[in-house]
Amino acid sequence: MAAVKKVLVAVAVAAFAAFIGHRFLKLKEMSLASRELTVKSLNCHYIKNIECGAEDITITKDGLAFLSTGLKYPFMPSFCDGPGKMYVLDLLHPKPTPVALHITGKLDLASFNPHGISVYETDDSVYLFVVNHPHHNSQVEIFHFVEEDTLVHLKTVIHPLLHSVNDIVAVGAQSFYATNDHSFPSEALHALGLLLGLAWCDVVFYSPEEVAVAASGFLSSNGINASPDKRYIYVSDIMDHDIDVFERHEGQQLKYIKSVGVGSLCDNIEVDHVTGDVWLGCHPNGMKLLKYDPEDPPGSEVIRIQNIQSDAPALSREYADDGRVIMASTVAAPFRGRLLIGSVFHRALSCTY
Ligand SMILES: [Ca+2]
Ligand SMILES: [Ca+2]
Repeated sequence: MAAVKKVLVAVAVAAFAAFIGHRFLKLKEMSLASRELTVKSLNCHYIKNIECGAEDITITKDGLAFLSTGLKYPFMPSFCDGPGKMYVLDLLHPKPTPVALHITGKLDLASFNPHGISVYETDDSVYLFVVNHPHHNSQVEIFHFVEEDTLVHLKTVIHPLLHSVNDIVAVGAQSFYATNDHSFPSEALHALGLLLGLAWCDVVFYSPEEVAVAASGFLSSNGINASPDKRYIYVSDIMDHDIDVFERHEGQQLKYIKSVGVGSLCDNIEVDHVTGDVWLGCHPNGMKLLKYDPEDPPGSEVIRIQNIQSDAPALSREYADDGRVIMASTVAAPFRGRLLIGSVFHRALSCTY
């Protein structure tokens, strides 16, 4: 009997080890660890004064680009001490120069750690929504942008469902959808979830009246944005190499429509106001990003999706760099033939396409 037990235990241990080994291989595959990319250049220059990353960039209909800079994020390098800052860059100015925004109100600036951003425009106002991680927590700050360089802090949103927020898309002056990039706030539990392949991340809808999970089943939901008419919501499931398309329904639930494979680890999503084209800042090789070796730096990749609603969306690779020009791109924001590319911790580019 004892011998049978021993055999059963040995079989169980071997099966478990095989399973974990298989999952590690799968994780390596998910992170595109062996991918090398061919450089594809554009006419670009570095944006002045942006030296601490610009994890997210978004542009208003009138060409005002907002940049969130200086992110400190677990397991990611940071070349700058001190808190993060927000910048604005007027693309209609003959010589656009980024201006650091003054923040007024009750926000604690010493722990300001801005991540994903989104603007909401009305006829006479621009509201800026910023994911903030003070002391590695998650909260959303809502600001009113006041010409030309001031953000008036209106509100901090904290909610248990908003536990690991990566990005947001504002759909009203006080309402938004937000992605959680972790299934649990704990790094260890989230890593275990990823290892086991559990798609437990979600998208949360927030308004002062209602907070609810609007969509779930993501391995890690990262960038989020909306079609120009705000009817469709796009979510990057970064570890699944997909952009998921959802339609907004009553109660602000999101109905899954389809997924578009992108073959890269795409981070934030920007949408051209005029054409509706979807622009993605992506990580071509997640393992290089995680390891961060300056001798073999993480690269950058920009992918555009045209006609995403159609049966045959057109994918094009607009920019690719091996990390010698820009490392770890997270966002590509288009405006009338100009493209701003931001990164987790490196610099930011202004290009023409
Ligand atoms: Ca964003
Ligand atoms: Ca992001």
